[in-house]
Amino acid sequence: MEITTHDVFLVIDVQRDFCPGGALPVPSGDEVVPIINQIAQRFEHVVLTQDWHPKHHLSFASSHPGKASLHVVEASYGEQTLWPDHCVQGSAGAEFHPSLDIPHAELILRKGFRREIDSYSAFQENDRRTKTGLAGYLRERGITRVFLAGLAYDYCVRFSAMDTKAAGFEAVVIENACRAIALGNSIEETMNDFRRSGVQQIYFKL
Ligand code: VGL
Ligand code: ZN
Repeated sequence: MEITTHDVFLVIDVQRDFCPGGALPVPSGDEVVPIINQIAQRFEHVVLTQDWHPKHHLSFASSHPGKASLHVVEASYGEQTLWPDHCVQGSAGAEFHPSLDIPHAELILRKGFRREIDSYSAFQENDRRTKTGLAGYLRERGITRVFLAGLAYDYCVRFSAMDTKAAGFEAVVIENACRAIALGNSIEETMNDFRRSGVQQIYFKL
């Protein structure tokens, strides 16, 4: 696969809290770090996202007395899954994995910073209305194709890939550089979404 100056590598939420030992660990989440480091070297343009919640964020089960993690509540914008407190702004858990090594990354996009709205996608928040500005940034920079990898495959990678396509860019998910939370049928549903909407799925040979 030929990578050009019109491609960007969008690295989703490779943070301590999503790795083993963190607050919301994705099984084997840390395995993506060396793979992503290598892939990033092949790209001129790299953007990192960072889940970045205020204390008492609406997506935290602790903000809903009597409700446990993984329960679904009705937010103003519809269903919202509850999670353990994670990626709190300025906390150690919100830091990138210490072995993530992509010094040439051009932008760190923080998301989920509004207390009342969660944001799985790097492009728009879970209300499906509030934009992050990423589509405009990429378009102004002449980007036409977005390669995605990171954590978690079935949440933030999934929503970011779907919105990449919806925003008019080509979307390519690097399957071997993602790990999933795997709740119910979430992995199968993710793959079905990708197939239906023309999100490409590849294995990146290192
Ligand atoms: C994520 C759940 C809550 C993710 C972020 O990065 O996939 N999942 N916040
Ligand atoms: Zn989050």
